[in-house]
Amino acid sequence: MFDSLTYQKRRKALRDKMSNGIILILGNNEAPANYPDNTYKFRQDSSFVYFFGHSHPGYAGIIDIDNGTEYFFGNDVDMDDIIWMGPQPSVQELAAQVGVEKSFPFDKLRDFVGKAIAQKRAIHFLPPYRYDNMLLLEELTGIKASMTKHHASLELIKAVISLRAAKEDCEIAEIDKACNVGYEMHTAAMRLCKPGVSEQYIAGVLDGIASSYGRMVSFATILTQNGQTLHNHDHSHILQEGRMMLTDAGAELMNYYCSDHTRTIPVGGKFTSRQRDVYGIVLACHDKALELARPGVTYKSVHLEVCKVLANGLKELGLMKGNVEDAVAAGAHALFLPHGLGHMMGLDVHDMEDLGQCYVGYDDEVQPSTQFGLASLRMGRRLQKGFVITDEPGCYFIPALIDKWKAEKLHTDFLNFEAIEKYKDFGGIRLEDDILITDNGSRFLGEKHIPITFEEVEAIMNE
Ligand SMILES: [Mn+2]
Repeated sequence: MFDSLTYQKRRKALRDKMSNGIILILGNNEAPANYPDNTYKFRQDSSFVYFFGHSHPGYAGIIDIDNGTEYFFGNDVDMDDIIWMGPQPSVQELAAQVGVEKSFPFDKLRDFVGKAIAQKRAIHFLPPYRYDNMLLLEELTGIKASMTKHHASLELIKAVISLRAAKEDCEIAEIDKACNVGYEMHTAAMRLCKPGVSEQYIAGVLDGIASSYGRMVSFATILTQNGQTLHNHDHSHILQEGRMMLTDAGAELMNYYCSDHTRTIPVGGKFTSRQRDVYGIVLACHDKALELARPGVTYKSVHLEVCKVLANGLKELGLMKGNVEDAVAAGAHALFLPHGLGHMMGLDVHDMEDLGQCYVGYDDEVQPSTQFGLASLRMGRRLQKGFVITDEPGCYFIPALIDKWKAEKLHTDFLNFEAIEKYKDFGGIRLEDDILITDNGSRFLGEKHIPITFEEVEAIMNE
């Protein structure tokens, strides 16, 4: 946790952005895995952590916009809890630690919200994504549980995003630490990546590293020699010489700050010439994004410039043809890159995705596209100092997609299907780093940069 003043300042800033009524921020609860007392690892709601600091289940916070009073709701432990869980601080102490004066037992929340509704005051809440909180909101507001997300406050959503988007110095220091854990994870994967080793074994080692330094992995690890499947959580294969292992994995610290990196490396430790060709293009894309990312430019424009680097490289390889600008404008390159260049990162690996991607990554100026590929860009808006975003271009050979486009004769002016056919057994490459937008450019997060050049990767794999 940060000092109490950090949370007080954030809540004050939030209140200043809002018109009137009360702000209700719900924490998360334990989630049973296979019976009520056997729960998944607890994960607090990120906005609750941001404004109220605490990462235990069963809390809610209220900010009265009109008079500035703040409330912390939660239940004190009883003797039974102390016997099983040990002594715990009182809710009043917890509230005081984050600068909140008033605390109440959790069931008082119902009276509090009920009274505000009776007074016809606005109740601002964020879109719930857990079913128990949808049910709680139904109890509190009378809105049908399944409809609660549609009644979330857009004013609150936008105010929270405007605060959480640009990271404070104390947050950047934490993300740097999370990226240091990411370095440990990815370099371990590089050392273990040998023919005959199972994907599951390496993925399990990464889980262990993440939890030994912090809380857990920041999302379910993608580790596969079938990198052409973008979010491949299947770890059932044994690594084979000649394939590339794609590892997209990150760490989450005890305070929830995240990392998210991807490396794709040759099983056995030596790039083939075909792998070098494609890898070199993706690396040039990755470096292009870092070169262009700075305050004031839209990430959509960076994405499109990166796509041109990709199309140009694939043209030199003979897989694409024609005018590169026209090819990218038409979306032909999306056969190889059907996803976006990156997303925001912070307390969530896809930061604030629960609040709505169209508000996090887009605004009135930059609107989401419907074009295949570009439509999957999570972050399109103008960059600002303090934004933490991922730079993650890729190049994939997805046999089913190639067959479909070929059969439909899509973009035949720009795609050389005869040559592309020969790459259907290639797999896919993605390279991802986390970057901070600085005063006049950007920098990698984390103290050490995970090996990425041919020389660096081959050196660590053959240590
Ligand atoms: Mn990512």
